[in-house]
Amino acid sequence: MEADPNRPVRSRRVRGAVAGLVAAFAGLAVAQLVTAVARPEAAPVTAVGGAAVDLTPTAVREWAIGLFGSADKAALALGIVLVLAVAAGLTGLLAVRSLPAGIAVTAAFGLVGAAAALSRPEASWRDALPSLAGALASSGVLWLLVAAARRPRPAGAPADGAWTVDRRGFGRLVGAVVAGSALAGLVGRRLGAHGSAGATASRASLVLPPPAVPAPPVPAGADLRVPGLGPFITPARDFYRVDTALVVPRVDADAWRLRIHGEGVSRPLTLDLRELLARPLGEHDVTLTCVSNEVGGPYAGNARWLGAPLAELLREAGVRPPAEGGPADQIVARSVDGMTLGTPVETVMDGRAALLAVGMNGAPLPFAHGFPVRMVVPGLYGYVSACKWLTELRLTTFAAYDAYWVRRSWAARAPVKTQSRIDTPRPYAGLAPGRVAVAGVAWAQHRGISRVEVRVDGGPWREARLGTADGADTWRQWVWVWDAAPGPHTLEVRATDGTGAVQTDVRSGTVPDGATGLHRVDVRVKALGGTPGGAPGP
Ligand SMILES: Nc1nc2c(c(=O)[nH]1)N[C@H]1C(S)=C(S)[C@@H](COP(=O)(O)O)O[C@H]1N2
Ligand SMILES: [Mo]
Repeated sequence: MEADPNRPVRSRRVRGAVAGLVAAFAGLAVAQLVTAVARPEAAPVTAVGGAAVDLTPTAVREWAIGLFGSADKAALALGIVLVLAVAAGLTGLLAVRSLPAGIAVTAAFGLVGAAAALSRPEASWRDALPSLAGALASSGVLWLLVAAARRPRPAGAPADGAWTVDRRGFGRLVGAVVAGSALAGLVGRRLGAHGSAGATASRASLVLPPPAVPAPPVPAGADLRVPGLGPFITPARDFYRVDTALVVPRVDADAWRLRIHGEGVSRPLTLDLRELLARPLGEHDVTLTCVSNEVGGPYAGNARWLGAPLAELLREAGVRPPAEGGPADQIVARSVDGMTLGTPVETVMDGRAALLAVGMNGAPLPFAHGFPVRMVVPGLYGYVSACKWLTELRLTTFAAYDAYWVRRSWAARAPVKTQSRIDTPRPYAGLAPGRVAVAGVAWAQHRGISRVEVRVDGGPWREARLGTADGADTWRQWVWVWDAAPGPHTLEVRATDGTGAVQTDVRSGTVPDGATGLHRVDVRVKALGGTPGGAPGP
C-alpha cells in the first residue's frame, strides 16, 4: 500500500487544531472552577461579553436588540464562543509549529479575559483570577498535547518522519483532558450555584408586609379579555426584561444595604431591608416601558408594585426638590453590578408614586427584575428610573454627572411618549371577512389615556372602546370591531393622552429618547368562499 506523502503534514495540522480546541475547553473549564472564588461576572466569556456590551455603539446595540430580542445575551455569548473556537483552532495550528508562540497567544487571551473582568464596574483583583488560571491550564494542556502529537512512533514502526505520531496515545490524552475539563466545569457550576444559595434562601424566606396604602382592586373592565390580547396585569414570568447583566445578580437580602447621600442630603442614611420593610409601604399599578421599544414593540409590561415611597425617604434625608431650592436635580441610582441610572429629583418628589419596590404582583421581586429592591417611577422610561438591584442613591446634578446610558447617546431626561399598539390581529394574518376584533394597548404613563382611534387603509379615524382606566400610570386596553371586507388592508392606531394631546404620527427611531409614529399592521381578509358575488370557490 502506497503511503500518502502529505499525510504526516495533514495529520499534524488536524492534531494541532484539536489540541488548540481541547486546550481552550480545558482553560474555560478551569476558569469556571476558579470563578467560584470571584464573582460569577468574572468568568472569561461573561467578562468579555460584559465589556463588549459596554463598548458596543448604541446603533449596533439597537440593531442587535431588534434582531435577537430578549435572546440578545445568548446570541452574544454564542458569538464569543464561536470566535474563541476559531481562535483556539488557529492557536493549536501555530503551536505545533512553535510551542512558545502558541503559549504566548494563549497567555494573551488570558490577559484579555483578565483585563475585561477588571474593567467591569465594582471589580476586585480576584476577578482576574479565572482568566489567568484558565490561560495557565490552557497553556499546560497545549504543551502536553503538542508534545504528544510530536512524539514519534514506537521503535520498529515504519518511520515516515518526526511528525508521525502515536495516534492512539494522542487520542487517549485528548479524551482524558476533555473528561477532566468537563468535570472541572461542572464542579465550578455547582460551586457557583452554592455561592448564590444564600440569596435564593433569603428570597424564599422573605415575607412581604401588607401595604399601609393598598391599591384598589384592578377595575373589572380594565381587562377586555379579547383573544390575542395579553392580560391587563403582566405575570412576572412574561414581563419583558432589559438590562446589561449577562448573569442575573443574585443579591442576598440579609446583606443588602441602600445608601442615600450626596448634594443637599443633610442626613445621609444607610438602610437595610428590615428597616425598609418597616416603613409604611405603598402599592401601585405602574406600566413600565423601555426606551428601546420600537413602535409596536414588546418592551412594555404592567405590574402591581409594592414599595416604600421614595419621596418620603428623600425628605427624611433632608433632600429638597429644585423647586424648593434644593441643590441637586438628579438622583443617580446605582445597582450592585455598577449600572447607573439618572432620575430627575423634581419628578420623583412631585407627588407621583415613585417607589423603592420590593414586591411585584404580590411576591418578592424576581431576581431578574431586581431583587431585593428596585426603583419604579411612573411616567419615565426604565433607563432613567427603574434601577434594579439597587444599592445606592446619590444626589447630584445633571450638569455634573452623566449616567451609563447618557454616555451612550441616550437623552438624560426621558418622559414616556404616548404610544399605542395593535396586538390582534397579528401582522400578515389571514382573516375571515366580517366582524374582526382589532385590539391592543395604549400608554402614556402619568398622563393617562383618554381616547384610542383606529383607521383602515388611511380612511377616517374610528373611536375604539377603552378598558376601564386603572389610574393614569398604567396602560389601557382598547378594542374596535371592524367589519372586514375581502382584500389586503392596513390597520393603524393612535392614542390621545389625558391632557388631550394626540399621539404624533411623525416617525422617529428609539435613540435618543424613545420612538414615535403610528403602529400599523397589514392583514389580508380572505374572499368569501362560494357566496354569490364572492370570489370563485375551489
Ligand atoms: N441594574 C440595572 N437596572 C436596570 C437596567 C440595567 O441594565 N441594569 N435596565 C433598565 C432598563 S433600560 C429598563 S427598560 C428596565 C427594565 O426592567 P425589567 O427588566 O424589570 O422589565 O430596567 C432598568 N433598570
Ligand atoms: Mo430600557
